[in-house]
Amino acid sequence: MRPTTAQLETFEREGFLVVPDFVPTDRLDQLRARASELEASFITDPNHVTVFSTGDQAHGDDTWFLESGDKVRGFFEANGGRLNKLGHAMHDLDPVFSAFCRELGFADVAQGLGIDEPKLVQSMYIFKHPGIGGEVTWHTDHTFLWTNPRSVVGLWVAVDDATIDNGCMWAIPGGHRIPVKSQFRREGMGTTTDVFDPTPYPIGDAVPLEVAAGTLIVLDGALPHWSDVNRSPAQRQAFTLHIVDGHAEWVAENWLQRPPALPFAGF
Ligand SMILES: O=C(O)CCC(=O)C(=O)O
Repeated sequence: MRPTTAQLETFEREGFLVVPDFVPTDRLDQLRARASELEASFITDPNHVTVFSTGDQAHGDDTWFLESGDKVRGFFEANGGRLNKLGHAMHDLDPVFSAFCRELGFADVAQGLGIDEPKLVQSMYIFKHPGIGGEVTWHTDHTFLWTNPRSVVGLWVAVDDATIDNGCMWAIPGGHRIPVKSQFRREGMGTTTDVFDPTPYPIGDAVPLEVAAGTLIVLDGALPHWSDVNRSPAQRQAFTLHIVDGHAEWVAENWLQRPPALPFAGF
């Protein structure tokens, strides 16, 4: 799908674009089933235990996280034996995820946005299990996936219907015009966050992005977004793929690094 002129205008004005019916149901089912298999493999392997929390960045100094840029790894919820998410290289290492990323028109979206040489840098499958799915704190993707100049775009797909009750994403329309307030980066064996502007985002202006399963939400890398815990009995699974422009510099301090044997690839 090449975005229309009207869609591109919306994206430039709001910092996000909602595209209903982007992914057919059978492909969502296939991805959900594969994610479920992968989750089961992590649950049954006691060595694979890392708690993922964006709240306190507890994962930041954890090698399980820091070494996951070229792997498929599971990250547990703090409060239960289920996964918070899978990350961060399913798009290159898992055949089902790779096909999902490369066969469904994301490349056309990237081209329409003017990303000259798209590189797929990060994939995540977010489970948001009923009753235990954790919060994703306010952030911009550029904070975590830094290029010079800024180029990251998030391609987020609702695998289930996303509602306020089950922890849909929220975003601040036009918030991508606020200069990015922080950079998360490697330092020594761990990570640190440089805060350029400690003032909070105007979250009172945020809107819920309630969408049906199969909807694509395109996110500007500077757009502040957030999702709540899932207190409801309904699951809210989502897949997200982050792309950058290969012409931009991928900074050496980014937490996510690839070895020469597995460089970032295109669509
Ligand atoms: O799915 C969510 O709850 C948040 C996802 C997110 O923050 C992202 O894809 O950058």
